[in-house]
Amino acid sequence: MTNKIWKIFCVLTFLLGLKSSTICIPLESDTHSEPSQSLSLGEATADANVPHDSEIYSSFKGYRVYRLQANSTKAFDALVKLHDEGDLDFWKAPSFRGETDIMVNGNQEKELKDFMGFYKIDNTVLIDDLDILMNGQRLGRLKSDGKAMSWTEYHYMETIFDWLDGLATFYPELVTLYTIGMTTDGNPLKLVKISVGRKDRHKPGVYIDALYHGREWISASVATWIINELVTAPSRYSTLLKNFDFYIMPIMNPDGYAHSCNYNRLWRKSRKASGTWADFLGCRGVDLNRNFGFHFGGPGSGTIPCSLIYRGTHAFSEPETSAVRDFIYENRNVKWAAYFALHSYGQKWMTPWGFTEVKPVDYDELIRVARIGVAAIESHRGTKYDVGSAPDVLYMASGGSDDWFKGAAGCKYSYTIELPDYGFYGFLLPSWEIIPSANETWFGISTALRSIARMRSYA
Ligand code: 0X9
Ligand code: ZN
Repeated sequence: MTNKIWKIFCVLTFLLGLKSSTICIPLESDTHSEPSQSLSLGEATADANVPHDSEIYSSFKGYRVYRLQANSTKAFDALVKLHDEGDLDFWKAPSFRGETDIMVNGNQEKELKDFMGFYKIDNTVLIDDLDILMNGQRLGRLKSDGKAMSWTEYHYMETIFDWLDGLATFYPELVTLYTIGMTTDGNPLKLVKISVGRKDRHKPGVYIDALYHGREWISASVATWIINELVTAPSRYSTLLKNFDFYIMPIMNPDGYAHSCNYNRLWRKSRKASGTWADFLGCRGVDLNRNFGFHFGGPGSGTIPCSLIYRGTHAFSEPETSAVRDFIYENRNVKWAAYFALHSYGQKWMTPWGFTEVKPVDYDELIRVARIGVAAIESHRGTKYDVGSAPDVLYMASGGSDDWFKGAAGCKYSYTIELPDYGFYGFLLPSWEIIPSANETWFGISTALRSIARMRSYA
Protein backbone atom coordinates (compact mmCIF):
# COMPACT_ATOMS: atom_id res chain seq x y z
CA MET A 1 0.00 0.00 0.00
CA THR A 2 1.38 3.40 -0.84
CA ASN A 3 1.82 6.13 1.66
CA LYS A 4 -0.89 8.15 -0.05
CA ILE A 5 -3.56 5.46 0.09
CA TRP A 6 -2.57 4.79 3.65
CA LYS A 7 -3.18 8.40 4.55
CA ILE A 8 -6.62 8.32 2.90
CA PHE A 9 -7.53 5.28 4.97
CA CYS A 10 -6.17 7.01 7.97
CA VAL A 11 -8.33 10.08 7.45
CA LEU A 12 -11.37 7.94 6.62
CA THR A 13 -11.06 5.85 9.73
CA PHE A 14 -10.59 8.98 11.77
CA LEU A 15 -13.74 10.52 10.26
CA LEU A 16 -15.63 7.31 10.95
CA GLY A 17 -14.63 7.72 14.57
CA LEU A 18 -12.57 4.57 14.66
CA LYS A 19 -9.71 6.38 16.33
CA SER A 20 -10.18 9.10 18.86
CA SER A 21 -6.87 10.82 18.48
CA THR A 22 -5.22 12.87 15.78
CA ILE A 23 -2.11 10.66 15.73
CA CYS A 24 -2.99 8.03 13.15
CA ILE A 25 -1.58 4.55 13.64
CA PRO A 26 1.05 3.76 11.05
CA LEU A 27 1.10 0.48 9.19
CA GLU A 28 2.43 -2.48 11.15
CA SER A 29 0.63 -0.81 13.98
CA ASP A 30 1.61 -3.32 16.59
CA THR A 31 4.09 -0.84 17.93
CA HIS A 32 1.59 2.01 17.59
CA SER A 33 4.44 4.25 16.62
CA GLU A 34 6.03 2.41 13.80
CA PRO A 35 8.84 4.10 11.95
CA SER A 36 8.10 5.14 8.40
CA GLN A 37 10.38 2.52 6.82
CA SER A 38 7.81 -0.08 7.64
CA LEU A 39 5.06 1.51 5.58
CA SER A 40 5.67 -0.80 2.68
CA LEU A 41 5.68 -3.85 4.84
CA GLY A 42 1.98 -4.14 5.51
CA GLU A 43 1.34 -6.79 2.89
CA ALA A 44 4.87 -7.93 2.28
CA THR A 45 5.16 -9.82 5.49
CA ALA A 46 2.72 -12.67 4.88
CA ASP A 47 5.70 -14.91 4.27
CA ALA A 48 7.42 -14.95 7.61
CA ASN A 49 10.25 -16.98 6.15
CA VAL A 50 11.78 -14.21 4.12
CA PRO A 51 15.20 -13.40 5.54
CA HIS A 52 15.56 -9.93 6.93
CA ASP A 53 18.03 -7.36 5.80
CA SER A 54 18.77 -3.87 6.97
CA GLU A 55 16.56 -2.28 4.30
CA ILE A 56 13.36 -3.91 5.38
CA TYR A 57 14.04 -4.42 9.06
CA SER A 58 12.20 -1.69 10.94
CA SER A 59 14.53 0.97 12.18
CA PHE A 60 13.93 2.58 15.54
CA LYS A 61 16.32 5.46 15.07
CA GLY A 62 15.34 8.38 17.25
CA TYR A 63 13.01 6.27 19.38
CA ARG A 64 13.17 6.56 23.15
CA VAL A 65 11.51 4.83 26.06
CA TYR A 66 10.37 7.03 28.94
CA ARG A 67 9.61 5.82 32.43
CA LEU A 68 6.84 7.77 34.14
CA GLN A 69 5.69 7.86 37.72
CA ALA A 70 2.21 9.31 38.17
CA ASN A 71 2.00 10.93 41.59
CA SER A 72 -1.66 11.89 41.61
CA THR A 73 -4.98 10.31 40.71
CA LYS A 74 -5.47 13.00 38.10
CA ALA A 75 -2.16 12.13 36.43
CA PHE A 76 -2.86 8.41 36.66
CA ASP A 77 -6.32 8.81 35.11
CA ALA A 78 -4.85 10.89 32.29
CA LEU A 79 -2.25 8.18 31.68
CA VAL A 80 -4.95 5.52 31.52
CA LYS A 81 -6.84 7.65 28.98
CA LEU A 82 -3.70 8.08 26.90
CA HIS A 83 -3.13 4.34 27.06
CA ASP A 84 -6.69 3.58 25.97
CA GLU A 85 -6.42 5.92 22.99
CA GLY A 86 -3.97 3.37 21.68
CA ASP A 87 -1.65 5.67 19.76
CA LEU A 88 1.48 5.17 21.81
CA ASP A 89 3.25 1.94 22.54
CA PHE A 90 3.08 1.48 26.28
CA TRP A 91 5.81 -1.02 27.04
CA LYS A 92 4.43 -1.12 30.54
CA ALA A 93 0.78 -0.12 30.88
CA PRO A 94 -0.30 2.20 33.72
CA SER A 95 -0.78 0.28 36.94
CA PHE A 96 -2.05 1.49 40.27
CA ARG A 97 1.39 1.14 41.76
CA GLY A 98 4.68 1.36 39.98
CA GLU A 99 5.86 2.93 36.81
CA THR A 100 4.65 3.28 33.26
CA ASP A 101 7.04 2.84 30.32
CA ILE A 102 6.21 4.50 27.00
CA MET A 103 8.06 4.33 23.68
CA VAL A 104 7.98 7.43 21.48
CA ASN A 105 9.49 8.61 18.24
CA GLY A 106 10.83 12.13 17.70
CA ASN A 107 7.42 13.63 16.86
CA GLN A 108 5.59 11.97 19.69
CA GLU A 109 8.27 12.91 22.19
CA LYS A 110 7.32 16.57 22.23
CA GLU A 111 3.65 15.76 22.83
CA LEU A 112 4.56 13.36 25.59
CA LYS A 113 6.81 15.95 27.24
CA ASP A 114 3.98 18.53 27.18
CA PHE A 115 1.64 15.92 28.63
CA MET A 116 4.06 15.02 31.41
CA GLY A 117 4.68 18.70 32.16
CA PHE A 118 0.95 19.47 32.31
CA TYR A 119 0.20 16.62 34.72
CA LYS A 120 3.47 17.10 36.66
CA ILE A 121 4.51 13.49 36.03
CA ASP A 122 8.02 12.55 37.17
CA ASN A 123 9.93 10.86 34.39
CA THR A 124 13.28 9.59 33.24
CA VAL A 125 14.61 8.37 29.92
CA LEU A 126 14.86 4.61 30.28
CA ILE A 127 16.30 3.82 26.85
CA ASP A 128 17.91 6.70 25.03
CA ASP A 129 18.45 5.15 21.60
CA LEU A 130 16.43 2.07 20.85
CA ASP A 131 18.12 1.51 17.52
CA ILE A 132 21.57 1.14 19.07
CA LEU A 133 20.26 -1.33 21.63
CA MET A 134 18.41 -3.29 18.98
CA ASN A 135 21.28 -3.45 16.55
CA GLY A 136 23.35 -5.17 19.17
CA GLN A 137 20.71 -7.90 19.34
CA ARG A 138 19.94 -8.73 15.74
CA LEU A 139 19.84 -12.37 14.95
CA GLY A 140 21.85 -13.79 12.07
CA ARG A 141 20.88 -12.80 8.56
CA LEU A 142 19.12 -15.98 7.54
CA LYS A 143 16.16 -17.59 9.17
CA SER A 144 18.06 -20.85 9.51
CA ASP A 145 21.51 -19.72 10.43
CA GLY A 146 22.66 -23.25 11.19
CA LYS A 147 23.63 -22.34 14.73
CA ALA A 148 23.53 -24.91 17.48
CA MET A 149 21.14 -24.39 20.35
CA SER A 150 22.62 -22.48 23.27
CA TRP A 151 21.62 -20.03 25.98
CA THR A 152 24.32 -17.48 25.33
CA GLU A 153 22.28 -15.96 22.53
CA TYR A 154 18.70 -15.82 21.26
CA HIS A 155 17.76 -18.26 18.52
CA TYR A 156 15.44 -18.47 15.57
CA MET A 157 12.49 -20.80 16.03
CA GLU A 158 13.96 -23.17 13.43
CA THR A 159 17.00 -23.71 15.66
CA ILE A 160 14.75 -24.26 18.66
CA PHE A 161 12.46 -26.68 16.82
CA ASP A 162 15.40 -28.64 15.37
CA TRP A 163 16.79 -28.94 18.87
CA LEU A 164 13.44 -30.22 20.17
CA ASP A 165 13.36 -32.82 17.37
CA GLY A 166 16.85 -33.90 18.41
CA LEU A 167 15.81 -34.26 22.07
CA ALA A 168 12.92 -36.50 21.09
CA THR A 169 15.30 -38.67 19.07
CA PHE A 170 18.07 -38.88 21.66
CA TYR A 171 15.92 -39.23 24.78
CA PRO A 172 12.93 -41.33 23.65
CA GLU A 173 12.38 -42.70 27.18
CA LEU A 174 12.01 -39.24 28.60
CA VAL A 175 10.77 -37.00 25.81
CA THR A 176 7.63 -37.10 23.67
CA LEU A 177 7.29 -34.35 21.11
CA TYR A 178 3.85 -33.27 19.89
CA THR A 179 2.95 -30.91 17.09
CA ILE A 180 -0.41 -29.84 18.46
CA GLY A 181 -1.33 -27.58 15.54
CA MET A 182 -0.10 -25.31 12.78
CA THR A 183 -0.16 -21.53 12.60
CA THR A 184 -1.56 -19.37 9.80
CA ASP A 185 1.94 -18.92 8.39
CA GLY A 186 2.47 -22.68 8.43
CA ASN A 187 4.69 -22.94 11.49
CA PRO A 188 4.35 -25.87 13.89
CA LEU A 189 3.08 -25.53 17.43
CA LYS A 190 5.45 -27.84 19.26
CA LEU A 191 4.96 -29.13 22.75
CA VAL A 192 7.32 -31.38 24.68
CA LYS A 193 6.26 -33.87 27.30
CA ILE A 194 8.95 -34.92 29.77
CA SER A 195 8.04 -37.91 31.85
CA VAL A 196 9.75 -40.76 33.68
CA GLY A 197 8.23 -44.16 34.34
CA ARG A 198 5.45 -46.01 32.65
CA LYS A 199 4.05 -44.32 29.58
CA ASP A 200 0.52 -45.60 30.21
CA ARG A 201 0.32 -43.92 33.60
CA HIS A 202 -0.47 -40.23 33.89
CA LYS A 203 1.03 -38.25 36.72
CA PRO A 204 -0.39 -34.84 37.60
CA GLY A 205 0.67 -32.43 34.88
CA VAL A 206 2.73 -29.26 35.05
CA TYR A 207 2.16 -27.14 31.97
CA ILE A 208 4.62 -24.38 31.10
CA ASP A 209 4.36 -22.19 28.02
CA ALA A 210 6.09 -19.10 26.68
CA LEU A 211 6.33 -16.54 23.93
CA TYR A 212 2.71 -15.56 23.59
CA HIS A 213 3.99 -12.17 22.56
CA GLY A 214 6.51 -12.02 19.71
CA ARG A 215 8.84 -9.53 21.33
CA GLU A 216 9.20 -11.34 24.66
CA TRP A 217 12.22 -13.36 23.55
CA ILE A 218 13.56 -14.15 27.00
CA SER A 219 10.47 -16.27 27.73
CA ALA A 220 11.30 -18.86 25.04
CA SER A 221 14.91 -18.99 26.19
CA VAL A 222 13.83 -19.67 29.76
CA ALA A 223 11.34 -22.34 28.65
CA THR A 224 14.00 -24.14 26.57
CA TRP A 225 16.44 -23.87 29.46
CA ILE A 226 13.91 -25.65 31.69
CA ILE A 227 13.45 -28.37 29.07
CA ASN A 228 17.21 -28.79 28.84
CA GLU A 229 17.61 -29.07 32.61
CA LEU A 230 14.91 -31.72 32.96
CA VAL A 231 16.11 -33.75 30.00
CA THR A 232 19.87 -33.63 30.51
CA ALA A 233 19.93 -33.79 34.32
CA PRO A 234 16.80 -35.71 35.35
CA SER A 235 18.45 -37.13 38.48
CA ARG A 236 18.71 -33.58 39.84
CA TYR A 237 14.92 -33.34 39.62
CA SER A 238 13.94 -36.86 40.62
CA THR A 239 11.36 -35.72 43.21
CA LEU A 240 9.69 -33.45 40.70
CA LEU A 241 9.73 -36.07 37.96
CA LYS A 242 8.39 -38.66 40.39
CA ASN A 243 5.42 -36.43 41.18
CA PHE A 244 4.71 -34.71 37.88
CA ASP A 245 4.78 -35.03 34.10
CA PHE A 246 5.98 -31.84 32.44
CA TYR A 247 4.36 -30.38 29.33
CA ILE A 248 6.36 -27.47 27.92
CA MET A 249 5.57 -25.31 24.91
CA PRO A 250 8.41 -22.84 24.38
CA ILE A 251 6.90 -20.90 21.45
CA MET A 252 3.18 -20.31 21.61
CA ASN A 253 3.30 -17.64 18.90
CA PRO A 254 5.81 -18.76 16.22
CA ASP A 255 4.46 -16.34 13.58
CA GLY A 256 4.77 -13.36 15.90
CA TYR A 257 8.24 -14.48 16.94
CA ALA A 258 9.37 -14.82 13.32
CA HIS A 259 8.05 -11.34 12.61
CA SER A 260 9.88 -9.96 15.61
CA CYS A 261 13.11 -11.68 14.51
CA ASN A 262 12.88 -10.73 10.85
CA TYR A 263 11.07 -7.41 10.61
CA ASN A 264 9.92 -5.63 13.68
CA ARG A 265 11.66 -6.45 16.94
CA LEU A 266 8.73 -5.04 18.91
CA TRP A 267 5.93 -7.11 17.34
CA ARG A 268 3.50 -8.43 19.97
CA LYS A 269 0.51 -10.25 18.47
CA SER A 270 0.14 -13.20 16.11
CA ARG A 271 0.10 -12.51 12.36
CA LYS A 272 -3.24 -13.66 10.95
CA ALA A 273 -5.07 -11.21 8.70
CA SER A 274 -8.48 -10.34 10.10
CA GLY A 275 -10.27 -10.18 6.74
CA THR A 276 -11.58 -6.72 7.56
CA TRP A 277 -10.75 -3.11 6.72
CA ALA A 278 -7.95 -3.40 9.24
CA ASP A 279 -5.89 -5.50 6.83
CA PHE A 280 -5.68 -2.46 4.54
CA LEU A 281 -4.15 -0.55 7.41
CA GLY A 282 -1.57 -3.27 7.88
CA CYS A 283 -3.06 -4.28 11.23
CA ARG A 284 -2.58 -7.97 11.78
CA GLY A 285 -2.84 -10.57 14.41
CA VAL A 286 -4.56 -11.28 17.66
CA ASP A 287 -3.29 -10.95 21.18
CA LEU A 288 -3.26 -14.66 21.95
CA ASN A 289 -3.41 -13.89 25.64
CA ARG A 290 -6.85 -12.33 25.15
CA ASN A 291 -8.26 -15.18 23.05
CA PHE A 292 -8.84 -17.91 25.65
CA GLY A 293 -12.38 -18.91 26.47
CA PHE A 294 -12.79 -18.12 30.12
CA HIS A 295 -14.53 -14.75 30.49
CA PHE A 296 -13.45 -13.96 26.96
CA GLY A 297 -14.27 -10.40 25.97
CA GLY A 298 -14.15 -8.83 29.42
CA PRO A 299 -12.16 -5.78 30.53
CA GLY A 300 -8.65 -5.21 29.21
CA SER A 301 -9.19 -6.81 25.82
CA GLY A 302 -9.52 -4.95 22.52
CA THR A 303 -12.32 -5.17 19.97
CA ILE A 304 -10.53 -3.42 17.09
CA PRO A 305 -8.01 -5.41 15.03
CA CYS A 306 -5.51 -2.54 15.21
CA SER A 307 -5.43 -2.73 18.98
CA LEU A 308 -2.31 -4.15 20.59
CA ILE A 309 -4.60 -6.23 22.77
CA TYR A 310 -7.07 -7.30 20.05
CA ARG A 311 -8.91 -10.36 21.37
CA GLY A 312 -10.07 -11.83 18.05
CA THR A 313 -13.61 -12.45 16.84
CA HIS A 314 -14.50 -15.09 19.41
CA ALA A 315 -12.90 -17.30 22.05
CA PHE A 316 -10.36 -19.68 20.54
CA SER A 317 -10.70 -18.12 17.11
CA GLU A 318 -6.95 -18.58 16.60
CA PRO A 319 -5.10 -21.76 15.62
CA GLU A 320 -2.60 -21.28 18.45
CA THR A 321 -5.15 -21.07 21.26
CA SER A 322 -7.55 -23.68 19.88
CA ALA A 323 -4.63 -26.12 19.57
CA VAL A 324 -3.92 -25.74 23.29
CA ARG A 325 -7.60 -26.13 24.16
CA ASP A 326 -7.84 -29.30 22.04
CA PHE A 327 -4.68 -30.76 23.55
CA ILE A 328 -6.01 -30.23 27.06
CA TYR A 329 -9.37 -31.74 26.12
CA GLU A 330 -7.72 -34.74 24.46
CA ASN A 331 -5.70 -35.27 27.66
CA ARG A 332 -8.61 -34.93 30.04
CA ASN A 333 -7.30 -37.86 32.09
CA VAL A 334 -4.39 -35.64 33.18
CA LYS A 335 -4.96 -33.72 36.40
CA TRP A 336 -3.34 -30.35 35.86
CA ALA A 337 -1.47 -29.45 39.01
CA ALA A 338 0.27 -26.26 37.95
CA TYR A 339 0.45 -23.88 35.04
CA PHE A 340 3.10 -21.24 34.36
CA ALA A 341 2.78 -18.79 31.48
CA LEU A 342 6.13 -17.10 30.87
CA HIS A 343 6.04 -13.51 29.62
CA SER A 344 8.22 -10.43 29.94
CA TYR A 345 8.94 -7.95 31.33
CA GLY A 346 8.60 -6.50 34.85
CA GLN A 347 9.44 -9.24 37.39
CA LYS A 348 5.98 -10.18 38.57
CA TRP A 349 4.57 -13.53 39.68
CA MET A 350 0.84 -13.18 39.12
CA THR A 351 -2.22 -15.20 40.05
CA PRO A 352 -5.70 -15.28 38.52
CA TRP A 353 -8.09 -13.77 38.10
CA GLY A 354 -7.01 -11.41 35.38
CA PHE A 355 -10.53 -10.59 34.19
CA THR A 356 -11.80 -9.23 37.52
CA GLU A 357 -10.52 -7.73 40.72
CA VAL A 358 -12.41 -10.40 42.65
CA LYS A 359 -10.01 -13.03 43.96
CA PRO A 360 -10.35 -16.80 43.51
CA VAL A 361 -11.47 -18.65 46.64
CA ASP A 362 -8.04 -20.24 47.10
CA TYR A 363 -6.17 -16.98 46.50
CA ASP A 364 -4.28 -17.14 49.82
CA GLU A 365 -2.89 -20.57 48.97
CA LEU A 366 -1.87 -19.42 45.50
CA ILE A 367 -0.11 -16.44 47.03
CA ARG A 368 1.60 -18.63 49.61
CA VAL A 369 3.15 -20.78 46.88
CA ALA A 370 3.98 -17.75 44.72
CA ARG A 371 5.87 -16.23 47.67
CA ILE A 372 7.88 -19.44 48.03
CA GLY A 373 8.83 -19.18 44.35
CA VAL A 374 9.71 -15.53 44.57
CA ALA A 375 11.78 -16.04 47.74
CA ALA A 376 13.75 -18.74 45.94
CA ILE A 377 14.37 -16.42 43.00
CA GLU A 378 15.56 -13.66 45.29
CA SER A 379 17.87 -16.00 47.18
CA HIS A 380 19.62 -16.81 43.91
CA ARG A 381 21.06 -13.44 42.96
CA GLY A 382 18.79 -10.90 44.62
CA THR A 383 16.24 -10.44 41.82
CA LYS A 384 13.02 -9.08 43.30
CA TYR A 385 9.52 -9.97 42.10
CA ASP A 386 6.08 -8.57 42.94
CA VAL A 387 3.42 -11.08 43.92
CA GLY A 388 -0.33 -10.61 43.50
CA SER A 389 -3.29 -11.00 41.19
CA ALA A 390 -2.84 -9.51 37.71
CA PRO A 391 -5.11 -6.50 38.38
CA ASP A 392 -3.34 -5.83 41.69
CA VAL A 393 0.22 -5.81 40.37
CA LEU A 394 -0.25 -5.02 36.66
CA TYR A 395 -3.67 -4.47 35.09
CA MET A 396 -6.94 -6.21 34.34
CA ALA A 397 -6.98 -8.30 31.18
CA SER A 398 -9.55 -10.90 30.08
CA GLY A 399 -9.19 -14.01 27.94
CA GLY A 400 -5.77 -14.88 29.40
CA SER A 401 -4.36 -18.39 29.43
CA ASP A 402 -3.85 -18.36 33.22
CA ASP A 403 -7.55 -17.70 33.84
CA TRP A 404 -8.56 -20.45 31.41
CA PHE A 405 -6.20 -23.04 32.92
CA LYS A 406 -7.62 -22.33 36.34
CA GLY A 407 -11.26 -21.64 35.49
CA ALA A 408 -11.84 -24.12 32.66
CA ALA A 409 -9.06 -26.73 32.82
CA GLY A 410 -9.28 -27.01 36.62
CA CYS A 411 -5.61 -26.28 37.28
CA LYS A 412 -5.34 -24.98 40.84
CA TYR A 413 -1.89 -23.37 40.79
CA SER A 414 -2.11 -21.22 37.69
CA TYR A 415 0.33 -18.33 37.27
CA THR A 416 1.69 -15.80 34.80
CA ILE A 417 5.29 -14.82 35.35
CA GLU A 418 6.67 -11.60 33.91
CA LEU A 419 10.37 -12.34 33.59
CA PRO A 420 13.20 -9.81 33.83
CA ASP A 421 14.13 -7.29 33.49
CA TYR A 422 12.69 -4.67 35.71
CA GLY A 423 12.95 -2.21 32.90
CA PHE A 424 16.43 -1.01 32.01
CA TYR A 425 16.24 -2.99 28.78
CA GLY A 426 12.55 -3.85 28.72
CA PHE A 427 11.88 -6.36 25.96
CA LEU A 428 15.46 -6.00 24.74
CA LEU A 429 17.06 -7.99 27.52
CA PRO A 430 20.67 -8.64 26.45
CA SER A 431 21.59 -12.23 25.73
CA TRP A 432 24.12 -12.31 28.56
CA GLU A 433 21.12 -12.15 30.88
CA ILE A 434 19.57 -15.37 29.52
CA ILE A 435 21.45 -17.88 31.69
CA PRO A 436 21.17 -16.00 34.99
CA SER A 437 17.48 -15.28 34.36
CA ALA A 438 16.73 -18.87 33.35
CA ASN A 439 18.62 -20.25 36.35
CA GLU A 440 16.82 -18.12 38.91
CA THR A 441 13.39 -18.58 37.27
CA TRP A 442 13.70 -22.36 37.19
CA PHE A 443 14.93 -22.32 40.79
CA GLY A 444 11.78 -20.34 41.70
CA ILE A 445 9.39 -22.56 39.76
CA SER A 446 10.96 -25.84 40.88
CA THR A 447 10.95 -24.73 44.53
CA ALA A 448 7.29 -23.73 44.25
CA LEU A 449 6.52 -27.09 42.64
CA ARG A 450 8.20 -28.98 45.47
CA SER A 451 5.94 -27.17 47.87
CA ILE A 452 2.90 -28.02 45.73
CA ALA A 453 3.97 -31.67 45.63
CA ARG A 454 4.33 -31.75 49.44
CA MET A 455 0.88 -30.26 49.94
CA ARG A 456 -0.79 -32.62 47.48
CA SER A 457 -3.49 -29.96 47.46
CA TYR A 458 -3.62 -29.69 43.70
CA ALA A 459 -5.87 -32.71 43.37
O1 0X9 B 1 -1.05 -8.46 29.14
C1 0X9 B 1 -0.64 -9.62 29.17
O2 0X9 B 1 -1.04 -10.50 28.40
C2 0X9 B 1 0.43 -10.00 30.19
N1 0X9 B 1 1.43 -8.96 30.26
S1 0X9 B 1 2.42 -8.66 28.99
O3 0X9 B 1 3.15 -7.45 29.27
N2 0X9 B 1 3.48 -9.82 28.86
O4 0X9 B 1 1.65 -8.59 27.79
C3 0X9 B 1 -0.19 -10.19 31.55
C4 0X9 B 1 -1.29 -11.20 31.62
C5 0X9 B 1 -1.77 -11.48 33.04
N3 0X9 B 1 -2.86 -12.41 33.06
C6 0X9 B 1 -4.14 -12.05 32.87
N4 0X9 B 1 -4.51 -10.82 32.84
N5 0X9 B 1 -5.03 -13.01 32.73
ZN1 ZN C 1 3.39 -11.14 27.24
